[in-house]
Amino acid sequence: MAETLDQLAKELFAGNAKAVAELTQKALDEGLSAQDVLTNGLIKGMSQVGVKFKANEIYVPEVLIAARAMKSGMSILKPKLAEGGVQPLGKVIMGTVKGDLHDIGKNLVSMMMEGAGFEVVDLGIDVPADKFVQAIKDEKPQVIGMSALLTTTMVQIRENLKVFQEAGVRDQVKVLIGGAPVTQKFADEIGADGYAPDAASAADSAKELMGIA
Ligand code: B1M
Repeated sequence: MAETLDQLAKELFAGNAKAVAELTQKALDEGLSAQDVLTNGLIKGMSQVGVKFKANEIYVPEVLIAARAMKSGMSILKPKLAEGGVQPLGKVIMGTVKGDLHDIGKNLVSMMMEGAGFEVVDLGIDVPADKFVQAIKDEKPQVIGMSALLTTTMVQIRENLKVFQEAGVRDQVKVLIGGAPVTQKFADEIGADGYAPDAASAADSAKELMGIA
């Protein structure tokens, strides 16, 4: 049984979506719990992807292919997780800020978050501040992730924090930010709770912000 999970993690790392779906089903047929298959198969494989990506040993295309494989396993696992009442690590709202149409990095971050066991609500691109506010009220996430790729839209993150404060929701969430022009210095300046330079670190930071690292 442990062999099936090891193989599952390996095939996920290799991005073999078909094998991941088959092995996920096999592990369940062998009597393993959905939580076990998730933690010791899919998430284990995706963490390896994160480690290698951070170390620049693999690149964006490999991560996207692994994420697709993760999705194929998750499609089989999700109904079982719901039946078993398995709770995600927490909820993260993700979005690219107003005026910014870049979403490749933001999508990678979402995928790594899902790979780490978070439920992700993706608001998409060009997201106005009030849409983030509404999502905080409706979805009650623990973390809100904002991405900006332009120096001109990066400042929108600062504006969003002001709007969150005015709307009385700033203290309800931890704010994690990132994107090519964004830095730790900028995050400190505007009072964001966290900054991550890449998708794998973003998932780690979300855990840290929730005190579960
Ligand atoms: Co745009 N673009 N673009 N573009 N584009 C850049 C960003 C640019 C650096 C290119 C350049 O001039 N060298 C430049 C910005 C300059 C600046 O402001 N400093 C630029 C420009 C100027 C523009 C336009 C203004 C061009 C024009 O129309 N004149 C325009 C703006 C449109 C708009 O947004 N309003 C524009 C448009 C576009 C396309 C639509 C054509 C396309 C986007 C397609 C899409 O996303 N669906 C595009 C692309 C593809 C790029 C480049 C080439 C690649 C961006 C990318 O996807 N990188 C980019 C140049 C470059 O970066 N080499 C460029 C790969 C991705 C995996 O990395 O997004 O950095 P990245 O995400 C990383 C980290 O940043 C981090 O993790 C990710 C994965 O490790 N991260 C987070 C990201 N979000 C995070 C959130 C977190 C934590 C980490 O927490 C929540």
